[in-house]
Amino acid sequence: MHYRLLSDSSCDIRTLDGADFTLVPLHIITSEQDYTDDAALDTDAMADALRRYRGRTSTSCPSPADWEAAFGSAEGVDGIFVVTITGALSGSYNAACAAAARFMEQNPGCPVHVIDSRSTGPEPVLLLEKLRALTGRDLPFGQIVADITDYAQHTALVFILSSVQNLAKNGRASRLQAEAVGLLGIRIVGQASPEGTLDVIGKYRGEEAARIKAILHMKKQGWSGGRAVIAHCRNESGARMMRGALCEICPDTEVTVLRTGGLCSFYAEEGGLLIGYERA
Ligand code: X90
Repeated sequence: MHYRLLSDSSCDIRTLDGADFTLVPLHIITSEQDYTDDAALDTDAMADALRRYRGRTSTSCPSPADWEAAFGSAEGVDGIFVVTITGALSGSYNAACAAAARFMEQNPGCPVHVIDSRSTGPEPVLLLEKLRALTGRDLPFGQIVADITDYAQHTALVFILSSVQNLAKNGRASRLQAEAVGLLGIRIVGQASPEGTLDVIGKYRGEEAARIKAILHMKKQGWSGGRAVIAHCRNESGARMMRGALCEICPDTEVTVLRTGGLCSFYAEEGGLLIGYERA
């Protein structure tokens, strides 16, 4: 069996070793620049340029044509799995579904399953890692669909942000949610809601208070170790402290730290931490 995996660039990985994996970029757009969020993007240079830039910024998701081009040829492929950013905040999922419908009409022997992660960043990474494991075991397509659907019920995303300016400016968080954050030292702790929207848990003074709240929230959600992925936007020390705390509470935990890609860097902003985790 040969399966192909795809994700849009909301997932914070750029390669997936040992899998036939294609990343489909979103774009971060200003009136001067169009940043393609692929492996070649210099996220530091982008963040620096955006800090100096005073105009409007926005993002755009892949079109159905972008997705279809990335599906590639069905030759020798037994099925395709696609993971997208939450469909509640982006058109990526709908575009991938439209592309999948067209592709399957033309390639009836190659089924495509599109997964709305209802999340972003490190939670899609967990789904992709699980898909890599499942597709590597030569299981039939339908079995993999059933298993990944079940697994997605047991993953979640919690995040800590110092600013939700870019989210609010682009209509992905309310003005109300944006208020107070951005004040010096205030952190917002939130989760991806079951519907895939931004759900604020609370606002806290300082990163340590926010970290403790985030971990308490994870425990309440059924976290008790397992696999977790932390993505940080220029906050390596915050990510390491989070990893240290998780490993201390649950020694049976395997945590990877990585940097946010372009899309999540833009929205999570400087200092942001996103934690994807498994739960009961
Ligand atoms: O289609 C597009 O242009 C992309 C829009 C993406 C909007 C949301 C990005 C969120 C990035 C920020 C914190 C986590 C929020 C999680 C909510 C599910 C990361």
